[in-house]
Amino acid sequence: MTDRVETAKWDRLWLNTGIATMRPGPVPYGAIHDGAIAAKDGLIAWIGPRAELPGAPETLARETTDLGGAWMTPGLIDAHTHLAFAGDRSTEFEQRLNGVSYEEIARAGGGILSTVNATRAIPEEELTDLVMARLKRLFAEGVTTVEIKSGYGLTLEAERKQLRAARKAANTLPVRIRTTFLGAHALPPEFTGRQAAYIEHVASDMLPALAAEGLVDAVDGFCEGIAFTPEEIRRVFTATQTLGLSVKLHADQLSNLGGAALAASFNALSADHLEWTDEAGVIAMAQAGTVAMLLPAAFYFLRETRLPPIDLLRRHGVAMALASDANPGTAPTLSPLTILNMACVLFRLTPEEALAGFTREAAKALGLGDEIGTLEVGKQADLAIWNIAHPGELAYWIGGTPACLRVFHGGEKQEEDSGTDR
Ligand code: DI6
Ligand code: FE
Repeated sequence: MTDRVETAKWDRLWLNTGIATMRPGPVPYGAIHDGAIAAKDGLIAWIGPRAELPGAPETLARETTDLGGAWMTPGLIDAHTHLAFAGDRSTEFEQRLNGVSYEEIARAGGGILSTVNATRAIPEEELTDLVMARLKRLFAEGVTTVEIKSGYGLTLEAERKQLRAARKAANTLPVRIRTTFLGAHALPPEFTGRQAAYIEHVASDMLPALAAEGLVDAVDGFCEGIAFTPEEIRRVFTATQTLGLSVKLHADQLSNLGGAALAASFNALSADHLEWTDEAGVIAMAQAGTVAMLLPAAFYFLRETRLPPIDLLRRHGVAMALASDANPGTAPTLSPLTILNMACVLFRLTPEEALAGFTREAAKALGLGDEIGTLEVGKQADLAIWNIAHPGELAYWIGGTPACLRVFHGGEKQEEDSGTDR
């Protein structure tokens, strides 16, 4: 037995599982029925039908698990979140239900700025704890990679605190993280009436400093009537380019300012929201290879009525990713499964498109398409195992159900206290 353990070619082998590989092609979900998958050194070393395994399973890996027919998918990738915030905005939710609009609340100094005040006030350790708790909730629904944005600090110190809290929380948990600097999210009160000066501060002080500290994987902005103009975003993106970092953009969420085309002109990883994007914007994205990041929770929570141009995105071959947009103002959710359902019901994605959006296309939106997002040899062994009879079930139930049985990150099981082992 010991000999066999030492000479086994793989670290782990999972058997008796339906595998939604999410590889593109004619087979729905890239599915392998009665499959097997092996990991070595954190990477997928073998995948295919169990019948084609190159030997008796017990001889092949140090540890073999029979999954009893459960389904496996790539670990989910939440590629647009604002998890590093303090406080909540349930009072404003009530205001909105009493007839005040999101924009009116924002213009009256509430909205994003109320979260800025709460986030500035909290020590880094407490913010880290909040991020950790939220990450564990995402794990419970199969997530293995998360992007976290700043944007609720709006000073160098407070933005740094957010990015550090995000990194620290993720580095102590079994999750892959990307951090995004979102200094151009809202105008901080200290700069009232001096919007151009704030943008200059973001572009020439905050961004270079945070990038030099290694805290920035990408740079985002909010291009909107209640936030920043295309010219102001262009200033931030130009500074980003000189640092060799990628950009992404909150674009065309509440109005069409040409945000999608602006993002594409900087070869953005993704343009996000897109409810008001027109065909010219879609074409620009297609040409640049910019991913469309669809965020149905914000659409739902703001009771928007104008759908993103899904058919145009399909027709022009733009990859459609999905994410939670988890934030206290417009998407108070930590449930990827609810997002899958919303994407199908509200945006009319197919369940397969929705799952691809939270795996394969989300990986592209983070520039990680070669490493994660599909199950194939050489990619990271980031796996979620589900108590379902068909992958379409993931988008069918309205959140929370079905149970995610187990999650593996780089071939290693997430900790017992991650909430996934139920
Ligand atoms: N768009 C959004 O949906 C969030 N940020 C953004 O730029 C909202 C953030 C908030 O309201 O706190
Ligand atoms: Fe957002």
